[in-house]
Amino acid sequence: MKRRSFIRNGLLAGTSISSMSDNLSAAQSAAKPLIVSTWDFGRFANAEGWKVLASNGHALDAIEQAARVTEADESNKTVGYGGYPDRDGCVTLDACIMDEAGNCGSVMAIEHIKHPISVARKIMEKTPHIILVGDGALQFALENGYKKENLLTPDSKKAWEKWLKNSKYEPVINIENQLYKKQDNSFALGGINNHDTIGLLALDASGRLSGGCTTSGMAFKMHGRVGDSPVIGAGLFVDGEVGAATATGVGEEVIRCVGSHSVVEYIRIGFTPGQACKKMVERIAKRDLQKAKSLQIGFLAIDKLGNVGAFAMQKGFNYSLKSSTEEKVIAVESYFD
Ligand code: SD4
Repeated sequence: MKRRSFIRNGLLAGTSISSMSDNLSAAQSAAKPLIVSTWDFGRFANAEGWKVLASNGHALDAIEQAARVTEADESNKTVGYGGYPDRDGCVTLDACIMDEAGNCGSVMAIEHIKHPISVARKIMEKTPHIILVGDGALQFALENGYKKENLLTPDSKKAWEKWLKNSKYEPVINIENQLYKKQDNSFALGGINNHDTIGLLALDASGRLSGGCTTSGMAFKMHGRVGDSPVIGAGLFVDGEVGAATATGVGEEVIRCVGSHSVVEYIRIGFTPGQACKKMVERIAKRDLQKAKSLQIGFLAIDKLGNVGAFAMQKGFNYSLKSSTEEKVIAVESYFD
């Protein structure tokens, strides 16, 4: 068993996992503070963010600290260090961060910097801008004390070299970890993991919301391609008065509908976070049902009271939640079975 699957299965064995049916209209609710993040491996990130939240820290700090855990995890092939490179063999990273007051920062297609989430935060706090890309982002990061590193691990290089043999630019978009129920009713993970972006949302003890999203994007993408993850409104949106949302999956489709912003707008008009995520997925499916059948998109949302919900196009999506009373991985309902 690969190290990562081993860690995941081991963790999941001791984790309470709720069924798919209890997380949509009856939103997962938890007393503040709490932190949620996409996918089961978000547990590791949540644990670090929780340290900040449990000591009455700001949700924004919790998000940054949590995201850095995943960025540093070389076994995660689509975030930070160890992420799969683009088709030219370059690891290019995207990230953004946003607080309850609409302050935000974003970094796109940055190379050689292990923690794009922190660079995004620096852009937010130290510049009059919101987005820096490519070489300019790298220059800014180096000026601010970040180290230039090789992010292409031997494992990811090997995967890229294998891909090069056919060089087909066809990202596999619906292969992911499936959370399935075993005969003894416990849960396990199987399948190959192709998308692993982490989107995180936190509500701190003072009721402040923040969010972050960080990724190396689609494996073997075109050089310079940027997905939804660092696009404020698409991969992430936070409105401190209403709620916050983040997305994972095929970024192009999330950008097209400004997905996370739209989810927050549904919450604004009265939908629960789970219903809001479902409405967005349905909208995407309705626009092009044929296309929707072969792509995965997952939304995760929280309202300002700490109600949480999610919905995905395909089964297999899950998210991790940590509060003072709960720590679990939650399987998400999907449009297609
Ligand atoms: C992207 N949305 O770059 C990201 C990829 C992703 O899980 O979420 N993978 O399009």
